[in-house]
Amino acid sequence: MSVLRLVLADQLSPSISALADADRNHDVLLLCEVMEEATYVPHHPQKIAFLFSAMRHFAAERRAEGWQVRYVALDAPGNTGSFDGEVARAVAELRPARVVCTRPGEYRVLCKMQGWQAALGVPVELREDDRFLCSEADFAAWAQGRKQWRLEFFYRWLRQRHGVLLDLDGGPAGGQWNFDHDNREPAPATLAVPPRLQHPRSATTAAVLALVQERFSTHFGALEPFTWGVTRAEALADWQWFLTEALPLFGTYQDAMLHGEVWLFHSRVSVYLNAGLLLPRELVEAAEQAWRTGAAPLNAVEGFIRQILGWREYVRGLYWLRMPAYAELNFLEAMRPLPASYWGGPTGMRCLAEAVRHTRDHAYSHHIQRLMVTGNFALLAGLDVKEVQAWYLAVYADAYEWVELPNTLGMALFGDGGVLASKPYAASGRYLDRMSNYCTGCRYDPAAATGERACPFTTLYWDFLARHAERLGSNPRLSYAYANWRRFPATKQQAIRAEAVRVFERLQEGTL
Ligand code: FAD
Ligand code: DLZ
Ligand code: SF4
Repeated sequence: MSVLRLVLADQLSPSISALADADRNHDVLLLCEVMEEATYVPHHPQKIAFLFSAMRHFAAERRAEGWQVRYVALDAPGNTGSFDGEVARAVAELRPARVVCTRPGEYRVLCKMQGWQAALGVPVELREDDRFLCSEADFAAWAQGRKQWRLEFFYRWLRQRHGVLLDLDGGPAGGQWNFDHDNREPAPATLAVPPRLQHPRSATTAAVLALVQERFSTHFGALEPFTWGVTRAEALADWQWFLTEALPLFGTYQDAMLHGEVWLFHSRVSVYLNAGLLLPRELVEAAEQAWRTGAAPLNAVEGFIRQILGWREYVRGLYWLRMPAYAELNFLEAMRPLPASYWGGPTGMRCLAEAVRHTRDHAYSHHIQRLMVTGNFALLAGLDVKEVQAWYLAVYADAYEWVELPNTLGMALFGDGGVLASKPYAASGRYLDRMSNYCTGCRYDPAAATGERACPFTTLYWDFLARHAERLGSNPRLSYAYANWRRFPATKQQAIRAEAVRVFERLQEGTL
């Protein structure tokens, strides 16, 4: 009897554990496009198109290798519209001896899978997702007994475990674990940013784009320009482009923002990594090799590796260790409704408009825009954590809950009260002015906290500190900020707090 092997849209790796030990002549691979997954949040049309096209190409490649593939397209007759329904239908029709799956990237989907054995009456095996460099169990062991979980220590531990960027004596290459201080340059407006690689559009992608246009046109986001690669070969081509064209300057401009520049020197590999077209191990090895051969400097390579070997693994470990309770946290009791400006509504805040525009047009914005523009504003304004989480999950092509939730709730919103980060990433307009050229030409003045041209980020930054003094005032990493606030005369403090009330009124009216 055959084995039914399920491959989800974010499991498009031929080496995935669900396919290990498979018998190509008898076993059946199941891939399904289902309405429930495309709509449980209103995913960006480019995200849906990317996943459907990548799934269809993956299925075609496996068929060409001799696999038997059951591919259920979105509008295929009989498509039940859900994972539950499609696995049940396949089991009823194929009568497999068992079902084999790799554990999914979302707790919500794991709960479904855990119910299948009882519901379907066949053994269902859930295997570890071993594409990651740190297993759930190893993360739990690392975290156990530590009072605080900090990225820096986790990252050093993982580098030593995997022998990444180490000297012959086992110390960090270049004598430092971290080159962050070299990676905070603003980008000059005249900076030449190389144009990205273009991918030829296959007939499969064209068909998927038409389908998505027809079925998901009400979702926020533009379908064109669709610039994503949809096969492993195309993802590798993008990666090779990054290694030669962008990695050397990745570190230097990692935190920079420039009006009109969507990608700067970022890799945009998260979309490919998270879907399984690229594997983290191979990227870390290739990036290290780039440094060892002199193709890229150490600050860039260390900075890049820290994102993949450090942050990516860290947020995943934290997610699985803390779910499902983690999703319910709201340390700062943030409950203000998400404003229309996050969905493209008008705003005079030039930085926010730019981040949302990139998001709408590309299903992408880079890390500093996500953290310090849309995330920072949501933090300072106390936007509802669930609404903000759902927004991030919907609008980015790389978003799956295991990576989106800790980044949104923990990193951007401090909603977990300090599990992920030691202090909120709160910043005023002055930070944005230093790291971008957005403020030139903005209706607001980043230096002003009160008055006609008060920058909402600056007003709300001080108001945020004042509002949460009880919860955050004793955080040693905020002592400098609170000392500054306390130095303000009472009249200035009152004026800022009154300005904040006006900012919130205008936010609600849609005139901010
Ligand atoms: P680069 O800047 O080129 O970085 C290289 C790689 O490092 C990325 O591809 C990614 O795989 C990894 N990486 C970098 N930072 C992080 C991080 N904080 N957590 C995990 N991996 C990281 N990343 C996602 O993959 N999916 C998400 O849904 C997601 N949501 C986010 C939400 C918020 C509020 C914030 C602040 C960050 C979020 N991130 C998310 C992390 C980060 O912003 C993206 O990984 C990055 O912008 C992707 O673009 P890139 O591939 O060009 O990254
Ligand atoms: C995000 C997404 C979308 C839009 N569509 C599908 C789909 O049709 N089929 C599928 O297998 N997965 C899809 N996904 C990803 C899932 O919602 C979910 O994030 C992952 O399966 C978790 O591992
Ligand atoms: Fe953003 Fe304020 Fe600068 Fe305008 S002045 S771009 S709102 S930080």
